[in-house]
Parts: sequence; structure tokens; C-alpha cells
Amino acid sequence: MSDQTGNPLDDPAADPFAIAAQAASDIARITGVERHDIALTLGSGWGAAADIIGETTANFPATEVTGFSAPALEGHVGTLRSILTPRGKRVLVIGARTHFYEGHGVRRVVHSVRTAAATGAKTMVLTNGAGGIKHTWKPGTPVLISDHINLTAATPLEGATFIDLTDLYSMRLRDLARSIDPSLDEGVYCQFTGPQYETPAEVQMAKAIGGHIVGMSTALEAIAARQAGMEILGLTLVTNMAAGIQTTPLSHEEVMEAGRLAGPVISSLLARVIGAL
Ligand code: 8IG
Repeated sequence: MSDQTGNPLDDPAADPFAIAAQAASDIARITGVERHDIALTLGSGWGAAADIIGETTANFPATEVTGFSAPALEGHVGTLRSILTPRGKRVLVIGARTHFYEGHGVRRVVHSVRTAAATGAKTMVLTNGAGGIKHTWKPGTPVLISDHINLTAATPLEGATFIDLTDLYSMRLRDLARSIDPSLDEGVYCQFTGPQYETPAEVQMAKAIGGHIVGMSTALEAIAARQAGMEILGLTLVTNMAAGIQTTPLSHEEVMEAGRLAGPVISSLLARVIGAL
């Protein structure tokens, strides 16, 4: 049974993996594709990449799939796509991220990842837009995620589920991405809860504990992807210098604009990486 929101994940007694399996069968029915090989979550700034990865064979609202919620934010497209790459791989493109700050709980945040795993995907590519702490990263710089620090005080794991997170962001896939763009830098992603951006003091804390990127997604999703046995590639578009690193205030418009400007470059990067997987 679902509660009045109509989302079955909101029933505490429900099994989130059974709901993900149902979602995967919805996707197979809608797309006519029995199994996907790769899943790709598109974050802020990465949206245009889907168009050049391959041939879109299905494009549909995420809300047609069990457990998915309507998009909360401009710049986050609430659609799912099935793409066939030139080399014959099936890519499930998730343009419908649910953020932790929406307050629907971690099960909903990681549902797309669990669904991707249930469709058969062995590789999870997580992209996001975020703030950069390194001064050398100007807005519009893509960087690889090398590791994360989860500052949400939440986890997608339930009960005594001990999961190893060594090499969470696969060295093999980072090397593969660097073979396509040797200039790619990498850094540690700190997931804050949001939705407010950090204070300058919080950015200094993130820096002091070993962080290089501040954002509001990805870490919880990566944990769920690892639990599901997937190999993970994390890519950040630095859309802004983190608060206090630059002297002017952060604005959502600035973030969207940096995404627009960097769009063509990072889209071709992402398409080439996906093509090489
Ligand atoms: I786009 O500076 C984007 N998302 N936490 N901080 C956090 N999230 C972000 C930022 C940022 N920029």
C-alpha cells in the first residue's frame, strides 16, 4: 500500500528492491528493451549529452515508472530515455534525480539507481553540477570524482548492511575517462544536504577534511550503486566556485549559465566516455 502521496516507496513496510524490480519491468515494457548495460544520471549542466550518445529509442516521463517522483527543479528534466550507442550498448538515461533536500527520504533519492541496477546495468555514471574549492577550477570545468565525504548524516543502507567503499569511484573508469581527456582533474566530493549553499566557513571545513567539491547529490546514490554491485563513474561540472572561494554571492542563474556555456564541451566528453565503456 502507498500513502496519500501515491508513491509506494513512502510505505515503510515496502521492500525498495521489489519496487525497483517493478520499475525495471515498467522500463522494459515501455522501451521494449529487456536489459540495459549502462545507466547515466544527468545532473545540472549535463542535459545536452544525451542527444549525442546515440540513437534515442524511447523517451518518456519518469512518472510512468513505479516509484519515480515528479521533478522538483528547473534544469532537472523529469524524463527517462533509452539510448542505443553506435557500438550497440543500451544506455538508460535518468534525467529525473530526486534530491535529499526534497525531504522524501533516502529510498526515493536512490530509487533511480536501484532501478538502473534492476534493468541489468553494470555501470552507473553519476553526473552533477557542484561548487569547486580548488582555485584552478573555473566555472565550466569538468572534474572526475575520486572519492566522497557523505555529510548528510543519512545512508541508503538499512540495518546492519556493511558495504566496502574502497575504490567506490572506480579507478579503472577514471583512467578510461582520462584516456579520453588527459586534462581531467579529480577531487573528493562532499555531499551536503542543501538546499542552501554552504557558508564560507562550511566550505573551509570541507577543504580542511579533504574535500574539493561541494554538492547536494551523488554520494548517497553512489553508495546504493555499490550496494547493487555496479561500477561507478562520477563526473562533476564545476558550475561555480564554492562560497567564499569566489567573492561574489552564488546565484542559481550563474549556475545555470555556466552549465549552458560548458554544455557542448562536456556533452562531447561524456558521449566519448560512454562510447568507450
Ligand atoms: I550547481 O556551490 C551547485 N550545486 N552544495 N554547493 C552545493 N551544491 C551546489 C553548488 C555549491 N553549486
